[in-house]
Parts: sequence; structure tokens; C-alpha cells
Amino acid sequence: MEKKYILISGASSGIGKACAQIFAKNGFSLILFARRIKKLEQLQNELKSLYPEIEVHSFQVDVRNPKEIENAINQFSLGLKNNIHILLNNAGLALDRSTIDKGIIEDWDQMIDTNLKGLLYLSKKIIPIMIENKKGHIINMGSIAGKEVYPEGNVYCASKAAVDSISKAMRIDLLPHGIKVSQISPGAVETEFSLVRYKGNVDLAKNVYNGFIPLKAEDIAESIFFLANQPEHVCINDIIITPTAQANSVFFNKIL
Ligand code: NDP
Ligand code: 8X3
Repeated sequence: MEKKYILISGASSGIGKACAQIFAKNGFSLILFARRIKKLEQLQNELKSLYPEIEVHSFQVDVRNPKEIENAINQFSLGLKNNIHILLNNAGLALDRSTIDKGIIEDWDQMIDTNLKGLLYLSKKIIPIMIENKKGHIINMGSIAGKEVYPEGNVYCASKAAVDSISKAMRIDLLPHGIKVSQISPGAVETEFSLVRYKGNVDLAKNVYNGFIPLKAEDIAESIFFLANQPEHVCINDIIITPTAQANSVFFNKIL
């Protein structure tokens, strides 16, 4: 039987890793991209021993670098290319929280280059394959931060607002090709996200989730799996999902 592949960017931790686990459990073969190849290989070994019937291919790719994306895709076999069903554009990050006047240009560049341009570079390479296959589903990782700006979130919020726009634009442009485009827009999910944002400061990272129960990466993976497994004629455009203790990107019910 033909295998069904999902390509997940940013599969080395958090939501991407949880997605790799749920899709593997449900018989999908995986193409995993991230910079930390050792983490991908470890995940690949775990999933291959749990689910020997699936294929898992890991590639060290920095999505900010179109050449690295191209090199990885050039290694795809024809069978794999013909059977890419889903592209999950998940790789992303926030760096720091500060007012706009105190922002660090290198942080801004990295967020925009990863969250927006990386998503575009990877999509640009996969979309022609999906058009050729006459099928496909692109799922973009937005955020509640892309729906409403919060204090000191400026450039991260802007990068996710751009993902929101690009998701809508892709849905229009890919309409004639029958390619589905969805977005998922989570609130606070406890992953490595805050550790990355606060540049390794464990106390600041933990503090983000104090006083309420955040979402888990697995909660988001369940929703993404649901998105991806609708009947052919159904395209869920967007899922906004928050912890029960979060109303929007600003209001939390924290019990401290
Ligand atoms: P993690 O930090 O746990 O995971 C981020 C993933 O992105 C890692 O696998 C990382 O891999 C990858 N990544 C980062 N930069 C690059 C790059 N340049 N090239 C390739 N891969 C990269 O955080 P989350 O799982 O929480 O984040 C996943 C996505 O979800 C992000 O887009 C984030 O903005 C979004 N999101 C997160 C929320 C949260 O509260 N956690 C809420 C809403 C959205 P590696 O370092 O190995 O390259
Ligand atoms: C991540 C959620 O609210 O920390 O996108 O920006 S938030």
C-alpha cells in the first residue's frame, strides 16, 4: 500500500515532536526537519521501533536557508514526493520580550526569517510537488499572538500576523489546485518556547506558566491531527485554541 507522508518543520521538540508522534501512531510516514539533527535521529529511532511499518526520514535543515531546504528535498525519492500529503509549517520561535524601542535587531531578523520567510521558502518548494500530485494539505502554525498583539510582543506578534495573512493568501492562490490550507493559532503551550524566548533563563521561562494550567504540545497535536483528517471536501481554515485560563493573548485567570 502507498505510504502517506507528512513533512514537519521544527520536529525536534514541542508541538512538532508531538505531531510526529501522533501521526506516526496513526500510520503516517514522516519527513522531519530541524537544526538539531541528533534530536531528530533520536525521535526517528524511537518511532521506528514503536511503528516499524512507517518510514521516518530526518534532515538537518535551517528553514532560514533555502539552499538547505533544496538539498534536503533533492534527496526525496520519487515515491516519497508522490505521497506527500501534508506540510506542517511549524518551525518558529519568539526571542525576548521588550518594548519596540529596546528591541534587538538580530532577534527581529531571526523571528521574521524563521516564522515568516522560512515558512515561505519551504512552502515554495513543496507546493509544486502538491500541484503535480493534484493533492495536498498545508497547515501553518499561527498563534493567538497573530490575532491580537500583546505588550512587548511586537515583532513576534507581527510575524504571526503575517502567517495569518499568508495562510489566507495561500488558500486563495491554491484553490484551483484543490490544495487545502489550514492554520492553527494556539495560546500558551508549555514547550521549549519560553526557554528559547528567554534565552535559556529557566526561571523566567517557568514563570510564564505559573498560576494556570497551560496547553500541552499533545493538545495541539490532537487538534492538528483532527484538522488533517477531515473528509476530502472539508477544509478547516483555522483553529484558535487556548488554555481554559486564557481568554485571548492578554487576559489570563492566574491563581498565584
Ligand atoms: P519549541 O521551541 O519546543 O519548538 C520549536 C521548533 O522549531 C524546534 O523543533 C526547533 O528546532 C524549530 N526551529 C526553530 N528555528 C528553526 C529553524 N531556523 N529551522 C528549523 N527549525 C527551527 O516551541 P513550540 O513547539 O512551542 O513551537 C512550535 C511553533 O508553535 C512555533 O512556530 C511557535 O511560534 C508556535 N506557537 C507556540 C506557542 C507556545 O505557546 N508554545 C503558541 C502558539 C504558537 P531546532 O531548534 O532543532 O531547529
Ligand atoms: C506563542 C503564544 O502568547 O506566548 O505564540 O505569544 S504567546
